[in-house]
Order: sequence, then C-alpha cells, then structure tokens
Amino acid sequence: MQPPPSSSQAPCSRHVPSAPICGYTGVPVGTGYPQIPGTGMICCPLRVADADSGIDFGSRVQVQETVPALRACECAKQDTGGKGDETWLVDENGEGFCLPNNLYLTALNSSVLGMAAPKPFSRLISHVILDLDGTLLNTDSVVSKVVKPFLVKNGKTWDSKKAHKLVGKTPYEAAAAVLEDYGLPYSTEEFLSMINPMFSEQWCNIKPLPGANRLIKHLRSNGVPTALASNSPRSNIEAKISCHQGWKESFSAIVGGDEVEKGKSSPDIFSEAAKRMNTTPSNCLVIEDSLPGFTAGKAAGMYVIAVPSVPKKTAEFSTADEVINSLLDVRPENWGLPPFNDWIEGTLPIEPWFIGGPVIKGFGRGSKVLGIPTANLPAENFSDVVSEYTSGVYFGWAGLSTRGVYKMVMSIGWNPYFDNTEKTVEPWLLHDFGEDFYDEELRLAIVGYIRPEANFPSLESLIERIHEDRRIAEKALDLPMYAKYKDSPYLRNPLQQGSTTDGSQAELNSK
Ligand code: ADP
Ligand code: RBF
Ligand code: MG
Repeated sequence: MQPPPSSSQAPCSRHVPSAPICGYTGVPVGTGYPQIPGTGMICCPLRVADADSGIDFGSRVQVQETVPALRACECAKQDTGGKGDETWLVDENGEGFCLPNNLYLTALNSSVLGMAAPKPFSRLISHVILDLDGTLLNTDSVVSKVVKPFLVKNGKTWDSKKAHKLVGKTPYEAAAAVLEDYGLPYSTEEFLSMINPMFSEQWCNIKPLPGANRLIKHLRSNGVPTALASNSPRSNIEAKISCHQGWKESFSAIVGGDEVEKGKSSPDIFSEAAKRMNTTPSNCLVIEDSLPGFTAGKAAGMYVIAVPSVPKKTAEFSTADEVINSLLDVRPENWGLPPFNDWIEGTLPIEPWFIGGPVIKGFGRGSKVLGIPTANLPAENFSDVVSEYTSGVYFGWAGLSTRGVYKMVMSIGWNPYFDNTEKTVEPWLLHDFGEDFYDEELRLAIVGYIRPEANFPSLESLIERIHEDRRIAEKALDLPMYAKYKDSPYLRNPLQQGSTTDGSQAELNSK
C-alpha cells in the first residue's frame, strides 16, 4: 500500500493516522472490519456528513465524486490557513485523500453486520441492477407447479434435481432443456405455446423472496437509481411486477430479454440497463441468483453480488464480488450505498411465519457434539414454506403442546460446518427440559432473522457463535415487537398429533 499523501498534497499532512482508515491492514475485529489503532473505531464502510449543517451526504457521493474534489479543496484550504484536523482516507488502491474538518467520518460500526463478512472497503457504486426471477421472486415454485402436471400428462415424472438446470435461462432455453431432459416429442415452439398460458395464470402467485420488498423500498427511498434486468420478455416482467405494490415505480429502467440481441449470459441486458440509466458499467452493482446472470454482469464490467438460488453451489460464483445467502444479507454500505436502518439489537424483524409438526430424530449431534439440543422438524413436510425461507439463523417462539411456550433460536439450512446434504430445521428451545420430547407437537412463530448460516474454523467457534445467537435472541424477544407473538394462538392450539402445517392458515383462522 502506498503512503497516503503525495508530496504535492503536503499541506494536508497533519494528523495522518498511523494506519489507513479505510485500508485492510488493521487487526480484524468481530465484524471482520479492521480497527483504526488507538481510536476504538472500526473502519469501513464510511459515510461523510457535514458537521456544521448536519447534512449527511450518504455514502454514494463521497467516495466517487466528492472525495477527489475534497482533496483539492482541502489542500487549498490548508494553503489559506485552514483550521483544525484533517482525516485521511486511503482507498483500496492505496490512494490517500483528506477531508476538511467540517466533514466528519462515521464508521458504520453497526452491530448488525453479523457474519456477512464484507470486503473491508467501500466500493464506488451509484446504480443498482436487479435480476427478477430467482433474485426478487421465488419463480421456481411456479415453474414446478406448471411443468410438473404437464409432464405427468405426458407420462413423465418431475425431477426437482433437474430443475436447477433451468435457473437463469431464457424461456426458450429453459423449454428446450425440459424437452431434452424428459425426451418429450414437441418442438420448443410447440411446447412454449402449450405452457405459456399456464405460466401467465400463475404470475401473481409468485412470491417475493425474503428481503426483496425491503431492498426495493430501501433503494427507492434513498434515491438510488435501480434497474430491473431479466431474461424474461418485457411483457412477462411487467405482468409479474404489477402484482407487487410499489415495484414498477421503483425501477428507473426495465430491460427484458426480448429487447436486446442476446440474453444473459451475454452482457447485453446489463449494458442496456446501464445505458438507459445514463451511467457507466463500473458504477453499477448487479444482484443475481443464476450463473448465466452472474456471467453476464461480469462480462458487462459490473460489480456482481451473487445470491445463489441453487443451494451448495457457491463455488461456481467464486469470482463474484460478494456471495450472499439471501437478500436479507445485502449490506448496501459495503458498496458505498446508504445502509439499512431496520436492524434492532442485532436482529432483523421479518414478516412472521408459522410452522409446526412432530419433533423428529436428527443426527443425534446437537446435544452430543455441540451440547446444544435442537428439536428437528420434518422439513420435507412443509418444503414449500421452508424453501421459500432461505437458510439462516432465525428466532422466535416455540410452543410444545403439553408444556408451554418458550423462547427459541434456530438454524435452517445445510449446516455448512457439517456440510449436510439435506436442509434441516433445527430450533433450540431456550429452556432446560431435562428430557427428550420426540414426537410431541412443536409449533414455531419465527419473528426475526439474525445471520446467514456460516462455516467455522473450529467446533468451538461454531458453538461460541450459537451461544451468541442465543444471547441476541433472548434479549430481542423481550422487545414488545417480538414479545407480542408469544401469545399467538397458533403456538398454543395444536392440531392433532402427527399432522404438519405451515401454520399460516391456522394463524389466520384463529384471529
Ligand atoms: P437430534 O439430532 O435427534 O435432533 P439432538 O441432540 O439435537 O438430537 O437433541 C434434540 C432433542 O433433545 C429434541 O428432539 C428434544 O427431544 C430434546 N431436547 C431437550 N431439551 C431441548 C431443548 N432445550 N431444545 C431442543 N430440544 C431439546
Ligand atoms: N451449523 C452450521 O454449520 N453453521 C451455523 O452457522 C450454524 N448456526 C446455528 C445457529 C443456531 C442458533 C443453532 C441452534 C444451530 C446452528 N447450526 C449451525 C446447526 C448446528 O450445526 C446443528 O444444530 C447441529 O449440527 C445439530 O444437527
Ligand atoms: Mg437436533
């Protein structure tokens, strides 16, 4: 890394911190950010605000446009006897700049950063481009709903493992892949003309993925120009987004697969989106779930966050700028964009969901290996609900039919440390029972999110982190916004033993 100031900027050289504020040479602390020695501050991402006016410049303008200007302006200011301290910034190339003392830097040491392991410097993003299917919308569930019965009619059986191949493809490519996989005797055109009407009936049944509404609203309310770029034809995109309030008006550009020469994985769709937003690719951050989409974003010269919709395939995205688990894990501040401010005491409130069923046997590992018993629920019985909810660490309330309602912290997913092949649902009830309760009806109200599932360098560090999750959940559940769900009738009103439910209807009926 270069020394921060160049000699031509000598007037700025007072009070240069002993380590760069925005570098990656510091000591990593809990959140993964380096610490600024002697300040107790955790660095990056940075925001700039005007101390006199209190105006927060947000985090988009400062790095890209304001800071270089400030460098010159500050040096000029020093020449005329500018007052006070300057603060030095060093960017990822080791370039230094300084800020006048009426601008202060706030390190966004948010306790909410959890395990997202952001790259420890902010990027220069001003525009966002979102993919639609699989990124904002859970389109997969509708694909299976439409294609499954069609296959059955044609004497074939739907294989969910083959469905992964369809992710990110244009409708034509996906149709051709289905015909080939199942050996169906139709041309791609014939097949599309038969199933397209069935898809059209389903557009409004496609649910937003966790965090999609929140992200769209956030970008819009912070004035971040955002485009939608999808392999779907423009008319399908319009139909799908019209089912979701506030979506259409949140996009400053929409580009469909039929509006450019080649769909993803060619860069055309993304290049066109940047053009329509009057910006250059290097200003753009793409969020994509599929490999073709990710490849297209990179080929367009953009930054890409991958949110893989096919589980356990993150290796394919090793050259992505960031790989996250769900849109709940987007940290706009990592990219120089305004941060979310809806985290509360290390937790993110979610639209509650309710699931339940008999406690089943797991791997017998929870208590034996970790000293943390988890009362596993049969994930396959409510696979729709669980697949909708991305893996991660959540918390809420747990009702046991004959015992009561308890605080609960849980993991959903593949337990990366153990690399399970099946997704498991594992609530740890925060109560000492002193005995097993297999087969008892367990009801969950899941009210908040803590972090993505992660891998850990040792069993001890995994255990330590789960105990930290427990502390976060226990404390948060006393907040009225979460505490109120303790009284959900669903938790106390079990159906007959052995039945399994996604709870949402039961919850509605009981209100
Ligand atoms: P398994 O792999 O079969 O889930 P665990 O070692 O994870 O086994 O233990 C979980 C079992 O322990 C639960 O199914 C339940 O019967 C019992 N148990 C006892 N106390 C608790 C608790 N506080 N939270 C969850 N399960 C508990
Ligand atoms: N397993 C992981 O591999 N990574 C995790 O980040 C992780 N987080 C968990 C958080 C909580 C609150 C709980 C209860 C469990 C978590 N587990 C995680 C799952 C743990 O590995 C699992 O419960 C045991 O392997 C028993 O099956
Ligand atoms: Mg268990």
